[in-house]
Amino acid sequence: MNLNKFLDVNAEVAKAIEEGKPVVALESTIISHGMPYPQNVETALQVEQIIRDNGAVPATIAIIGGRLKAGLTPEEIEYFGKKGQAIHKASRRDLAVLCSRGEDGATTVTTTMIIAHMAGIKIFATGGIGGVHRGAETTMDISADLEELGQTPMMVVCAGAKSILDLGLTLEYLETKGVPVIGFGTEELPAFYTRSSGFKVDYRIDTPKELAAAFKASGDMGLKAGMLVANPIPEEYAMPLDVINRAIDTAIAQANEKGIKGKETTPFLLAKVAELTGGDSLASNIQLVFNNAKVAAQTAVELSRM
Ligand code: PSU
Ligand code: MN
Repeated sequence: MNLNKFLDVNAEVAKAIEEGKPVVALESTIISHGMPYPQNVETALQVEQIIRDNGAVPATIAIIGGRLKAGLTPEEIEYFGKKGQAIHKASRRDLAVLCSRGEDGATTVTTTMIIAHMAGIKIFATGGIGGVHRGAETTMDISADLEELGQTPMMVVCAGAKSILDLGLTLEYLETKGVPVIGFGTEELPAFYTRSSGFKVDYRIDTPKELAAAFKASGDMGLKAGMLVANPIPEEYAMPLDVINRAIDTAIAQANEKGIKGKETTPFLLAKVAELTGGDSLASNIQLVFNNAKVAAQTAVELSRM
C-alpha cells in the first residue's frame, strides 16, 4: 500500500519538517468523538496555539474527502467538531476503504500515528490512548492503538489511560510489544482524570530534554516501536477518585446492558462518563490536553536541536 500518494501536508507543516523545525501532531477523533461541540473546536484551536507558544508547529491530522491530511485549517477543524460522531471513526483497518471512496475520517491515536509518521512528524500529543478493555479475556477488545505503538516510531504524549480500561493488562500488552511507558515527573501511571492508578511506569523522566534524548536513542538504534509518555493531569484539575470510579462502573454496566460492541465501545463510555460527571470531567479533559500539548511541544523543540 503506497499511502504517500494519498497524503497532503499543508505548507507550514511541510516547511517546518523540511527545515528540521519542531512539529507536533494532534488527533481528530478527540475533536469529533471525544468532546461535545463547541468545546471540542475551541479546545482544538487552543491546543494548536499552546503548541505555537511553546515553539513548535501544530499538525492536526484527519482524513478529508479521501485525502490524508497533516495540518488542518481552522475551518476544517470547525467542520470536524460540528459533524461530531457523524464522522467515521477511522482506525488502521478503515484507511483503504475511506480513501478509495473519497470519504472523511476522524483519526484515532492509531491513524494519527500512521499519517504523522508518513509525513515525517515524530511527536504527537493527545488526551488518552485506547488499551485493553476490561473483560478482554472474553471480548478480545484490545485497541489497535497498542499494536500501532508497537510498530510505528512516534512519541505519544498522553495523560495515561482511563480506567474504563484494564490498566494492568494494557501495561502487559505494551511490554510485549516493546513499548516503553515513561512517566513524566512520576513513577506511577496516571489514569487520565487522576494522577495515580496504583500501577508503576517503566521509567520516570523529569525533563523534555531527557524525553527527547530517549526518543532519539530509540530512533538511532533503529527500534521500530513507539514510546508512550504518560503526563499526569495538573493537580488542581484532577478529579476525586471515588466520583470518577463510580461513573466508570456505571458507564461499563450500561454498555454491557445495551450490548455496545466494537468501535462504539470507547466513544460510548467516554460520553457516558462525561454525562455522569457533568461539566467537571470535560474541564479536566481540556486541561490535561493543554498540559500534554505543552510537554510535547517542548520535547519537539529539544529533539530538533539534537
Ligand atoms: N480515550 C480517551 N479519549 C479518546 C479516545 C480514547 O480517553 O478520545 C479515542 C482516541 O482517538 C483513541 C480511540 O485512539 O478513542 C481508541 O478507540 P478504540 O478503543 O476503539 O481503539
Ligand atoms: Mn475496540
